[in-house]
Amino acid sequence: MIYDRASIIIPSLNERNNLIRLIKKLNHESFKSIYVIDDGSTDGTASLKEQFPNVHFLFRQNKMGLISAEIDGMRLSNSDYVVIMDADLSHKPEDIKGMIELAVNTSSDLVIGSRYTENGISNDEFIRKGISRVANLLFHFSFDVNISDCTSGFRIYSRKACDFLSTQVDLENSYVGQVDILNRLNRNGFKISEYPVEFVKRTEGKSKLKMKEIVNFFLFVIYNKKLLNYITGSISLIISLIFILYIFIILYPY
Ligand SMILES: Nc1nc2c(ncn2[C@@H]2O[C@H](COP(=O)(O)OP(=O)(O)O)[C@@H](O)[C@H]2O)c(=O)[nH]1
Ligand SMILES: [Mg+2]
Repeated sequence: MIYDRASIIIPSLNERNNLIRLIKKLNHESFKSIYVIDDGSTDGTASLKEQFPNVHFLFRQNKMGLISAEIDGMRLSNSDYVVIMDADLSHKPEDIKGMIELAVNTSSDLVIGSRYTENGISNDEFIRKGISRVANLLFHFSFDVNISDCTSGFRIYSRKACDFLSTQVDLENSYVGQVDILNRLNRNGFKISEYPVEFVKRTEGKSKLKMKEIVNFFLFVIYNKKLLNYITGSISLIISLIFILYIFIILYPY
């Protein structure tokens, strides 16, 4: 059974009710290895440990960050593949089978559950869709990674990729870490593929994506050399054109 080769890692922060529904669905799909990495939730998430004895819970005291939760999950599990998914039911368990099959059949080290590849769907709020689209556009200006959905948190990593990421000490730790990881894997020759998924808008609880994270994302891509070069190149071009025009006007005033 292909599911036996994968562990599910769910980072969680105040997602108790969502987790109950998600774990029931995952149990129904017969996943055996499920890890919840929780960062000091105050909504009673800890009591789920008794309700779901088959699930491994790691309770960290404070908010230590999304990416660090994912990496802790990778370290705790020892399966061939690791599935990372949100707790809020935005990522459909039914898509996991196809994603694992793609990883196995194409020997991919990362399969991204993609909203923007052909047949992918995003049912997110209008404003969040816009932010996500702009973020992807900027990412493509800045990095040479041919992936349509670089910010998706629905991913499958091979054990090789997990081992590599576990040794990366200076990874970005919040949402921007998703693109940092993508870029590092790409630079180091890991194979990356995309699988079309349907992203479902969360119906319960709140998104933890804050304005600060969005600003961090833009700073991360803007500080990347390629985009910076592009911006400074464009500014120099505009200044040169103005200068040429100015000289032209001086030489030929009429
Ligand atoms: N452990 C942990 N989980 C987090 C943290 N920040 C967000 N999450 C979880 O990561 C997943 C994605 O966060 P979410 O708020 O849904 O992000 P969005 O889908 O971009 O709005 C959810 O399951 C969150 O509960 C964090 O700092 N630590
Ligand atoms: Mg979400």
